[in-house]
Amino acid sequence: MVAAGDRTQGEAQQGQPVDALAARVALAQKLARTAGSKARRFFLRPEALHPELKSSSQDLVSEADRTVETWLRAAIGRHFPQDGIVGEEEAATRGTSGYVWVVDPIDGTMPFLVGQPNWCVSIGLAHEGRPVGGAIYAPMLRELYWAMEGAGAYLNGRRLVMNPDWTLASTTIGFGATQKATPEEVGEFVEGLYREGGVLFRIGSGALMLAYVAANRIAGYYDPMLYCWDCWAGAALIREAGGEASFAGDLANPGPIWAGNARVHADLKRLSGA
Ligand code: 2AM
Ligand code: CA
Repeated sequence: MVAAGDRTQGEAQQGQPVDALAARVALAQKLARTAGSKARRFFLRPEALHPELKSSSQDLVSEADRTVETWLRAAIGRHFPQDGIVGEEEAATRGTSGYVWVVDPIDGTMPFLVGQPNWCVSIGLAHEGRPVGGAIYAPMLRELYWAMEGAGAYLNGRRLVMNPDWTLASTTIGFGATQKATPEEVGEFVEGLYREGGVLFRIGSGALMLAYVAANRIAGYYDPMLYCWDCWAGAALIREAGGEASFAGDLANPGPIWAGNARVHADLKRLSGA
């Protein structure tokens, strides 16, 4: 991963025109805000949500997730019909431009459904398979995060720069294991973390926990299995804030993710047995 300061503002990587990416990042911010307002209206009227189980007793989808993703897909298609879209609730669509939008209409569906404010809309951008930007909006927290390759990462207009000196023990560490993780792997990771002075943090949204890493609110994040829509925008934020985020999945497959400054990133990999 490359530190934000290593590049000129707005400089394009691997040949994609800056204007093409900037136009998409600007739209991602606008769509994240509008989608967040739509989701917020559902949040404030929980009787209209009709939640259904997906893969397990704590993996749910609601009317809000579906409505917001359908709206996001239509809006992206109107502006950039040549781009691909990968999202949590509908099948992926292929594009021809090299850009793919990676959308999660509500990351943190469980917190959303039980009335916690810690959920967000996450919109990532991939170019030829790499994270190049994105926007995360948490409506109940009134926080808009965005990042663009070469231009930095921002929270409500303030530039984010990760603390390069933090260790595992400096402040809490996000851990995203769901019911899909085995008790043994959870136990081993937590035991190792606490042996080294770490303390766990979890808010039920991988996207928001990654944004918190970029904002120096937690020192790192490890999740044994995330999908691209949970982490694409967050990974772009962390890279642009000077940190490291490595996702072992891709646009088609889930995988683990490790994130933090260089030292914490390496320590989380070691503790997870990677
Ligand atoms: P979601 O909103 O798509 O369900 C973190 O490991 C990820 O797991 C989150 O991004 C969240 O994505 C999901 N998650 C959050 N709380 C969960 C829970 N209680 N059970 C299963 N998945 C959860
Ligand atoms: Ca999600």
